[in-house]
Amino acid sequence: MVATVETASMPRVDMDRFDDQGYIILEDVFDPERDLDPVVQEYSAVLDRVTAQWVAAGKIRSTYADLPFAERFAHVLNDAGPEGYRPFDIILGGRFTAETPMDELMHLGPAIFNLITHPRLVGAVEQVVGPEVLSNPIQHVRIKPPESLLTGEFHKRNTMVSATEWHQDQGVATTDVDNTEMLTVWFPVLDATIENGCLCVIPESHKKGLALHCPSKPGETWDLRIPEAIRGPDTLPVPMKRGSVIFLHRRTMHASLRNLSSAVRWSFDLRYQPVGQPTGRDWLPSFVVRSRKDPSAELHDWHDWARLWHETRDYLLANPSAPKPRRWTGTEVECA
Ligand SMILES: O=C(O)CCC(=O)C(=O)O
Ligand SMILES: [Fe+2]
Repeated sequence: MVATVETASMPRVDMDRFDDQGYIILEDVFDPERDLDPVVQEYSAVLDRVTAQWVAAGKIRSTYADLPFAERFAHVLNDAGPEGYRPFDIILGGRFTAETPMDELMHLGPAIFNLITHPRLVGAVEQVVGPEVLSNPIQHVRIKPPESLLTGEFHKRNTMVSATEWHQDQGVATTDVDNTEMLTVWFPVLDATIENGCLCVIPESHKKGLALHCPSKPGETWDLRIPEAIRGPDTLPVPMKRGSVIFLHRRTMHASLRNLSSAVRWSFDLRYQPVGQPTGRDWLPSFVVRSRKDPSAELHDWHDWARLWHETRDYLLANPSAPKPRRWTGTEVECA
């Protein structure tokens, strides 16, 4: 049989390796110029828009338009305070009122939708998740300025802009999704290096079940973490070139390093799962990215995707969701 263009160029996932190691790196999934540069452009437009709005509202001192991206973004976050990251992330969270416009609550744009639904990415995800694939709404962009430029203490607690402590994604999710076969997909927008804060993993750590996570105590600048006594000292930094992607099993222990460089450390983390399993955020929109059974169920227009999030905003204004109980109490001896 002659391979079609699609199957000939589709990244192949070595499932034996993924099952054994708990992670796998796929190179050249995205074309940096075609897929990632538009994301950078989309975000510069967001930054221009948000800074103009916030200068007018007296929330920040300047648009900082003459500064390079990393410095500009850091100044904006420092001036704007803990809420400053919100218009950039790709998920709805926290409290808001009807007065807050959607474009101050999250970012929705065609370049992002292109990443989430990218045929080469989804083709690889399908090899792990199966033929019916749902985009789980737990998704983030992490745009981390050089640590030295962030002045507010609150930034240290925010893993969107600072380093991330050791965890398993199942451990930070709620117990209702323990059986959901959720796949974490992480990729850099710009090269991720040891100096700028790449991801780190512990190979084979997914084989030992769900590990204890300890919540922080007052004054500590992190939220949840697996103590070193449990995870062990052998960790593996995974520097990655733009265009490549890493898949993580939901029990693979991972963290990210601090950004000690002078440039921005920029990544996305998306999640996919089989259709029909709970997402952990029932009130947020999930959608079908691949259905072999019913291809017409797939979402292909970014406007439809944006509409789902707009409807969710309206729904949440009318039906504020109660927080789910936390899994970890911190009372175990290992957390002392
Ligand atoms: O990029 C990071 O700092 C952490 C990412 C992470 O924990 C995830 O993608 O699940
Ligand atoms: Fe994670």
